[in-house]
Amino acid sequence: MSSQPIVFHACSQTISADTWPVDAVLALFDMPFADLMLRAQQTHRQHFDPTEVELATLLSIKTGGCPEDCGYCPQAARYDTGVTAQKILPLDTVLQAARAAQAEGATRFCMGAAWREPKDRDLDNVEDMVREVKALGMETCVTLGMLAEHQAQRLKDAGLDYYNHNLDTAPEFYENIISTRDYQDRLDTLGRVRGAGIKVCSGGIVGMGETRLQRAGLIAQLANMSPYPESVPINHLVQVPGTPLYGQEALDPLEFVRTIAVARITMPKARVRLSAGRRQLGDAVQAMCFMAGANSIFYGDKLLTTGNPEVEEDRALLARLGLKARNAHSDARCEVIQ
Ligand code: SAM
Ligand code: DTB
Ligand code: SF4
Repeated sequence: MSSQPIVFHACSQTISADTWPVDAVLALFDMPFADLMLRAQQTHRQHFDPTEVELATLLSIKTGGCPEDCGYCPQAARYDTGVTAQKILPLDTVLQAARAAQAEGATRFCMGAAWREPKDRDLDNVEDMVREVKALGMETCVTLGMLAEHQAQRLKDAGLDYYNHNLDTAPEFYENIISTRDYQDRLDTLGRVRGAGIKVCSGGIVGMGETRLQRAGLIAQLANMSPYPESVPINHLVQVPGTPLYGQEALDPLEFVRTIAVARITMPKARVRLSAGRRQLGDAVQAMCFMAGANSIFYGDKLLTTGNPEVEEDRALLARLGLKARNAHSDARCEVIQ
């Protein structure tokens, strides 16, 4: 448990940059499971309707052929993963997918591109996508790699709501996973996103062979951002044949649930997304993740290049758990962190 005082003022909690030293985060991970779950659920209920889950649909707008070497990623050109590279999608294809997602009940539409960083001319297309998807009444999120300051500003001016850029793992473990850009590059991009007034979506991946201490290190990095991200995707590694991390020893599913709980406790007002890897987790583990404070999922039968549960399967799971989709116009009580 944190030795630092944490002051709760309903939805106006103030979190200082040094609230969560890594050992305090590790102490949360080390709690008896039931105590950790109780604390996470109590925190969750202070800030959110516990029966509400956000549905976010992903679309890969530019697939494969990426020059980076992220060890988990099927879209890196250097790994033979069977992913077919595809140039940027035309606007009408993107809009068709967004309308279909909206008709299924999604309120957020996330567009991902396999770029190290976008070129300025790429942004002309992305700006149009953001404007038009937003005009449908959906929240917009894009993930395009590293951004320069003027590019973040262009996206803000186009009306972008969220920019996704993950820290992926703890600083100490990072070099085991990626060598073509460093941790500071990621922090710099997040600073530019924040500086442009775009909401931050940042999280990471667990199950890559990191230790519990390193999982705590990732959560501490995120929680100590000032302010912490509005949206925190916690991905379970999807092992893809051909990537260096394929064959990695499987993570104990309860450790994944613990990671969600610790994210909820340390970032109480963030939307914590149970992200990649749900197909492998099964219904019971997903149910525990919701109890641990996850309140967003990727919804639709595909992530970027890998599979996700079918829409009907997710609807049935939410119904079995008495959970409902967040309404497009419901005012999330505490979503904007300032
Ligand atoms: N190229 C951009 C970048 O890296 O920032 C945007 C797209 S990239 C695919 C977005 C995120 O997807 C990565 O940062 C990583 O966290 C997640 N991701 C990619 N492959 C994954 C996998 N096999 N399992 C889990 N998460 C994965
Ligand atoms: C995030 O944190 N997870 C999503 C989204 N942000 C872009 C991506 C998951 C990708 C899983 C592997 C794939 O489908 O290619
Ligand atoms: Fe490229 Fe992004 Fe995949 Fe890394 S995670 S290889 S930057 S698409």
